[in-house]
Amino acid sequence: MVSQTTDTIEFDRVTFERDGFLVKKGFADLSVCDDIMSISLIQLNDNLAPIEYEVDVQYPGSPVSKLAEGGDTCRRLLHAYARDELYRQWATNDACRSVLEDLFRGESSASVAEDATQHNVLMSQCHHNCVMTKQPGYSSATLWHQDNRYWSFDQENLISVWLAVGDETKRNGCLSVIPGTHKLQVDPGRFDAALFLRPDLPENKALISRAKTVELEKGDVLFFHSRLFHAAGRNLSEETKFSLVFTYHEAGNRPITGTRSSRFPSISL
Ligand SMILES: O=C(O)CCC(=O)C(=O)O
Repeated sequence: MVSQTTDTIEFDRVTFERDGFLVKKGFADLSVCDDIMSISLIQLNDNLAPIEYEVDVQYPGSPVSKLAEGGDTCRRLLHAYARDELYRQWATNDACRSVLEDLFRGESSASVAEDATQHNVLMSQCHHNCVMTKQPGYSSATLWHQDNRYWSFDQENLISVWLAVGDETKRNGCLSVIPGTHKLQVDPGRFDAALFLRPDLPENKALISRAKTVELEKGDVLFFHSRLFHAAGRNLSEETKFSLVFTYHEAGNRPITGTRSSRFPSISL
């Protein structure tokens, strides 16, 4: 994994604070990606639970029912952290922790208590914590949303780490983001019932026109803020696209008791 210089750290922090996301090229060793790909293929082929199926989300392009053609298409292998030591090693690796510490520091956790341990980085087992398995044929498109929409923490200040296990392109359904939208306040009327941006509204069309496609090569890592608007297309290639995704928060930013965000304990890095 790539080591950081002081200049790189400052550049990354400024970029992330401005855009709400950061791409670190060639951040993971290709051999690590190969190993993650191998174990993910086995788990996908074995249909190893727990799984979120495309039919469960009913996004554009999803099969209409379990019995319809493609009804058994897996969208994510859930609870990646509990699945295999390889996933655990990636989720807790020192290089990721170091970048996350810098990015959280830049995100000014001023409202978090002064006690330094409150800035320790933890991995949430409740959100993402999955291998995305975007498959040809029956994968869906994900409309514009912020991940914070269903998450309940003291602050909307979490960072997800998206590892491209293989290349991610427009054709196989890579992510797009709208830079800077982690700082935007958006009126509730601009969302639909499922908290996606309503594409029919002129103000949303203007926002979406600023979107950037985030194509990644195998081993690249995308760090993105939980308030950043993002979306993704369907996989129009012939091969499954695998991405390993974990979400992190500072110790002082606690999940709210009794919500989905507090169902499982966070993991200290
Ligand atoms: O790959 C996709 O379809 C998008 C996934 C995503 O945005 C999410 O899980 O929050």
